[in-house]
Amino acid sequence: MNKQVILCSLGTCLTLASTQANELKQQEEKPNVLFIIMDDMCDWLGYLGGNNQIISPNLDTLAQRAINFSNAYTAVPLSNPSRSAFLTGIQPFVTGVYTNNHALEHHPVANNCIFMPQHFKNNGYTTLAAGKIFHTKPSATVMSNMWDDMTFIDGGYGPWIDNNVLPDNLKHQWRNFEAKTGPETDFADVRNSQKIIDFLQLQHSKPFFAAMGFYRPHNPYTAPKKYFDMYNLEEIQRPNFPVDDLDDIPAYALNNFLNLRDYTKLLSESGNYYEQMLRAYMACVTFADDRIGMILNALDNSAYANNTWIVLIGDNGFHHGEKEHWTKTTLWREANHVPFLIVPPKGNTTYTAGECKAPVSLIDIYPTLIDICGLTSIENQLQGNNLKPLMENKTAEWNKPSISTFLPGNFTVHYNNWNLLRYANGDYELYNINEDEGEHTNLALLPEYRYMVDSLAQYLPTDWVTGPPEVSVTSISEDFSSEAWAAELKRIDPNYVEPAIGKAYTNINNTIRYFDKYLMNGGIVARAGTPNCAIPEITHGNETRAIAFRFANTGNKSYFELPTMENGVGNITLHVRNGNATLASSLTLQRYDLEDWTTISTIPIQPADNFSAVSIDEVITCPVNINETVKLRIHGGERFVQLYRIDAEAFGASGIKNNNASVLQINNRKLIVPEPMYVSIYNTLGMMAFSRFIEKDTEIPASIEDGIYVIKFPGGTKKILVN
Ligand SMILES: [Ca+2]
Ligand SMILES: [Ca+2]
Repeated sequence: MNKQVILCSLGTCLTLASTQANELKQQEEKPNVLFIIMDDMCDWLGYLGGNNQIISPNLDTLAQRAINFSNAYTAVPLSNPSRSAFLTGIQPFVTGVYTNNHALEHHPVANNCIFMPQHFKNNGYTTLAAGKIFHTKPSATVMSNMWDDMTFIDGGYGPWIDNNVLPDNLKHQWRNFEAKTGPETDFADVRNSQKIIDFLQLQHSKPFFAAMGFYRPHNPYTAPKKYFDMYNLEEIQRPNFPVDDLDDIPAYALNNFLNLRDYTKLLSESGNYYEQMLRAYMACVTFADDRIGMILNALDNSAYANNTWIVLIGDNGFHHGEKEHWTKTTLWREANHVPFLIVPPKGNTTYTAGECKAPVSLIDIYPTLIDICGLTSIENQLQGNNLKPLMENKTAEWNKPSISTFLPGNFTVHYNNWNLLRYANGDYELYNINEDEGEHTNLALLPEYRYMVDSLAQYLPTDWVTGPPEVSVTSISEDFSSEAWAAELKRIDPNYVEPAIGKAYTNINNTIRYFDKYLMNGGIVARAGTPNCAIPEITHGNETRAIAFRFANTGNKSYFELPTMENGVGNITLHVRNGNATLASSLTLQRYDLEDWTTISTIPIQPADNFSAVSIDEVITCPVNINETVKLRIHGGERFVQLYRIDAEAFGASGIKNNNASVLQINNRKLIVPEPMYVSIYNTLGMMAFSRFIEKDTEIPASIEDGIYVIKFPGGTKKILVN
């Protein structure tokens, strides 16, 4: 008996010792993570049920072994701020990263935090980036510290195509699409996913965090032809929604979030363009799904199958015509609902697969991975929730809101089965997604739901940063020949030397920001001072040379991007010279609007005069007259153009008080007033041209010629364009 006891004790001791050893081993052998991000992937996947026409067999199979967060939301319905949020674990209303032009490196709260891949690296992981992980990036130093291998980061949305499937106005809005027949390696998604597959074949001495960012299904909706062929155009169904869906939403939402309505209407009314676009998007989903299948297959057949977690997400949702909108950037579910799978390693018995319907956020990924991978904790940074309790019990009570934000002060609270939208002006929408997944009936208008609005409103953020801390200016005056520019170029590139006359310095590209405010792609060129100065007011350069920014003559890639101008823009004045002595040229003025650059005017540049055959220096003033915060760039054309000097004045500059109140509007030559008021119009020399009490909307008298004037009224003073 004694013997037996001793043996048992010894057995227990041995078991304990081996358990401790296992735990120690597990600590040393942290699990790997394969993090897959899809771009603009909404809930149109077979397993999520957003569209039953979609072909996504690989994701559907993956979902069966996953904890499927079927009610997950992005923090922001747009690439850059969404990625910023889940890679930092910080809400956009704290970092100020709200849109795609809020570059991470210029947002200290984001740039100075511990990014998710960095934290894995700090915990002994090998980190690999392939494809689109960030949209704008943190600074170069932060990036290089974060990744062991980023040779395959990015890769581009291409191949770009320029066909005539869509008419010009639609293709400029959404880009064209094509069933490609060329080599599949033309696609960054193919090259990048191969990088991940190759990485999984290697022997790794440390645990890894491998991130793969797909460009698809983001546009251009271009994919290998075989994926288009899987969908019959005649059978493509449009999404269902009531024709009067917009009747019960606030005017604020209509005016601020649905800027593509006219195009969307045109798309839906023109032939079968709508169906073609839907098919192209679906082909891109299936293309990405196929490549994901190859990665998963490689993982399953690798040495890492039993010790690798997979996290798969879409960065934002997408409207395909619902709410008369074809893009993301709204507070509705279409734009914010995303796929989100957490897949335990094969053979893991701690977690069971299944659907979890609790509303969760992509910013929950970071704290969750810290827990399941056993990483060190991070103090005072992460704002998401650790989802482990839901992974262990998918129906556990979860009284936590998931918040989506789009632009300052606009939020959706996702709480249980409710979505409460609150716009910056205080307007609400309320939807019960158990009964109304498409968010068609706005319950906030009904008195009996007032209690629900009030009760959900407690989860709204009470404080938020209103704008980016990035450089924002009211007016600009830059002479490229100034010493300040020479010093700036030297700061960016210590090897910069002022080019010899007639020579160019071309080490300029779009990753460099000058004076922390301009982005440029082109070159710097030197000319003999004040060349061919036919116009007396041209004074750029000094006596020996004039330095210019040079728009290149190839690829339409050159630009000079101005920082966000808070007070709008009145006039832009360019000192330019056509680099081509015989042919006319042009520049275009483009405006950044949500996600893309749109041309707002074309600036013709003269050829040489016939007599001397020497290029002419010109001073060109372009009236812009945008009376709101705006970001502009000058874009090059097909010939060299030298830009010696640029001046951009704020709207209503020259000491005139700006007033962005919408109280008084002008439409061509008509003053639109909401109520009777006293109005005076002055010309730019300050001479009064009109002064009158007006009862209602009034035509400006013919005695006032077209042009720029200053108008004073009880709400303030502003500059107006009469035309
Ligand atoms: Ca996106
Ligand atoms: Ca509605």
